[in-house]
Amino acid sequence: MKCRVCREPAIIDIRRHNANFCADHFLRLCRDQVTKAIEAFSMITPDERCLVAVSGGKDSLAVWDILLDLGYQADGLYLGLGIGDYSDESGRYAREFAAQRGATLVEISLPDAYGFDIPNGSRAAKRKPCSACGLSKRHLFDQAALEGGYDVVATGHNLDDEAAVLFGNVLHWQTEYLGRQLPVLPARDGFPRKIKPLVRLGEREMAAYCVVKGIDYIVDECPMAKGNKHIGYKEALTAIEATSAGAKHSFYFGFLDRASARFQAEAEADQADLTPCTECGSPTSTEVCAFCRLVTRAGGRLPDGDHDTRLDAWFGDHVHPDPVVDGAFAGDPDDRDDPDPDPADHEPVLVDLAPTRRSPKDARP
Ligand code: Q46
Ligand code: ZN
Ligand code: ZN
Repeated sequence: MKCRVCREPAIIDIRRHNANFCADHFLRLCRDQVTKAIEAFSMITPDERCLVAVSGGKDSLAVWDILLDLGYQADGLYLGLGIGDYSDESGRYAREFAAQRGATLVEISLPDAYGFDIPNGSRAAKRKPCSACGLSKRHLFDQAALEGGYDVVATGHNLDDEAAVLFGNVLHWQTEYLGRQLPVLPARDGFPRKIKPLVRLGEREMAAYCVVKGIDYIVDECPMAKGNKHIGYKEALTAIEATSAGAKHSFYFGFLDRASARFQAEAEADQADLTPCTECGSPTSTEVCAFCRLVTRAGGRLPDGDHDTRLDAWFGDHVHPDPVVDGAFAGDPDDRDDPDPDPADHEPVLVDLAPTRRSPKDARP
C-alpha cells in the first residue's frame, strides 16, 4: 500500500478518496480538508478569536490542533460535567494537550459553579442525562464565548456526526431542525457564530490523526451514552459506507447542496421573538431560559442578577462588556426543551476505532 502523493509506504487508506496516504501526507490532507471547509462556508478569518469546545475526545482535540497549526487564534473551553471518573479523565487529557501546545484552556465546573452534576441533576430534573448535558453545554459555551469576547465557537463535529444527525432528523422528519443543520450558524444578537471545521473528515480519520500527531485522548465512552439513538444511527451509516464508499459524504453534502435551503423558512420562523432571560440574560423564548430552569429543577444555584457574573470571574481581564446587546434577538435554535439528547453534542468513540489510538494501521476497515 503506497501513498498516493509520494509513493512511500502508506499508513492509512481512505476509501471514499480511493487513496492511501503516508503519515505526512495524511496530516496534510486533514489540514487541507479543514481549510477547504473553512473557505467554502466562510467559517472564520485569521483576525478572529475562536473558542474551541473541548471534551478531551479525539475530535475536539484534533480540531483545536488543526486550527492552531493553520494559524488561527484558538483557545479551548473545557466544561466539567461531574460524571465521575469519566470527567476526571477527560479533563486531564484536555489539560495535557493545552500544556503540550502552550495553548489557553478555560475550565468551567458545572458542580462548582452551578451546584449540580449531570448524573444527579438530570435525575432530579427528570431529564435524560444527555439532554441536560447538551443543554448545559450549548448554553455555557455560548455565554462563555460572548463574555470572553470570542467571535466564534468551534466544535469537533465530524462527517460521521453530521451524517448521523441528518439521518435521525430525516428519519423523524424534524423539518425545523433540518433547516439549521449547517456547518456554520451565523452570529446573532446574543449568540456567537458556531462552526464545524471537521465536516469534511470522518471519525476514523480523526482517530488516526490523533495517533499520528501523538495526541492522547479519552477513548472510553461517557457512561451516560448508553442507549443513545445517535450511536445506532452512526452504526447504520457505517454499515452502508462499508459497501458504498462515500455514502456519508454524498448524503450530507448532497443535503447541503440540494435540500437544506428548502427547510430554512421553517427554521427561521421557529426562531422569532426572543427576550433576555430574567435570571442570566441569555436570549430565550420564555421568561426564564431552559438552562436556568434546568439549574432550578436540578437543585443547583442560579445567578443572583440578570447577568451571570460567574463568567466574568473565569475570563477576568478578557471580558468584553457587551455579551447581550439591545434589540430583538434573531432567534435561538438551541433554547428548547428538547426531550431527546441532541446527537450533535456527542463525541462517542465507535468500538472499532478504539485500537486506532495506538496504531493508525489498525484503523483500516
Ligand atoms: S457527555 Fe453529556 Fe455526551 Fe455523556 S452525558 Fe450524554 S451528552 S454522552 S458526548
Ligand atoms: Zn506521502
Ligand atoms: Zn437563563
